[in-house]
Amino acid sequence: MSDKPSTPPQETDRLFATERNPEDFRFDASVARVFPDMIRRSVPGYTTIIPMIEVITEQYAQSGSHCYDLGCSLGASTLAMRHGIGETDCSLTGVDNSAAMIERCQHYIALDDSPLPVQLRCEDILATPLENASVTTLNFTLQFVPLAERAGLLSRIATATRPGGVLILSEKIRFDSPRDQDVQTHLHHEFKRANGYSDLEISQKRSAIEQVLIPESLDEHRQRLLAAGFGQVVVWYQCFNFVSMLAIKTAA
Ligand code: GEK
Repeated sequence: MSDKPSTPPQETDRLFATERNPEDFRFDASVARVFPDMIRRSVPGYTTIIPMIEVITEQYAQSGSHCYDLGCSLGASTLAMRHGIGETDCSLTGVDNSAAMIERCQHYIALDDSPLPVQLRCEDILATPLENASVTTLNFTLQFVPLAERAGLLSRIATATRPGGVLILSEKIRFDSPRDQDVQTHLHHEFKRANGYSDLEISQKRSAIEQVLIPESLDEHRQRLLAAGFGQVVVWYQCFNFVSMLAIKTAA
């Protein structure tokens, strides 16, 4: 028998394919099992954003600093950061409060060929100590953090970030104009339909997730990032109602 770790079995996401009792969405073992398929078919742009996280990390990782992936799930964004850091003398930490995610993430990290060590922590990102950071990623995680906690978390990240360092923040967003909101929601649902989700799956997932995923507008994000201490906010990607921003800590 080989000592090489094997890929955890990956399944197609059929969690909402049959009629089920409404309950809030949770990142449990059943979600972790189908997660790569679920996020690829549900989040427009995800498969572009992941490799771009590597490109961005390559530009902003600073020697002797820490990099953090907050809400790392199975480590797709963590691995992109790991490859972006390359040979630089940086440390990399992935954090998720779902034990099922962290357990599987460990397998993916072990399978990857980069020599850079990755520390994985199973905890609430609100409790993660942050210091001397150059690149921090919140790739579709802040939207699950209670609204009242978001400003405090972003201030802690900004304070921990060195001048010239960045936060990569990807989020589902909402639009102030109801007409724009309708168009973007419709296009997002069509994206899901094109990826094989049925009307029942789309509507059941929507009901389950809307209590736990609270989107905010681009302007709310921008103003809060600036108030937190970032000097510049750049939207580097948008597809329908999914956006990724780069918040840059400029020199004081
Ligand atoms: C990727 N970044 O593949 N503390 C820790 N983890 C949390 C918290 C919290 N307070 N809230 C949510 N999570 C990944 C995708 S998924 C996005 C991120 C999605 C975790 C949660 O357990 C889940 O694994 C992750 O954040 C969000 O690039 O499913 O749309």
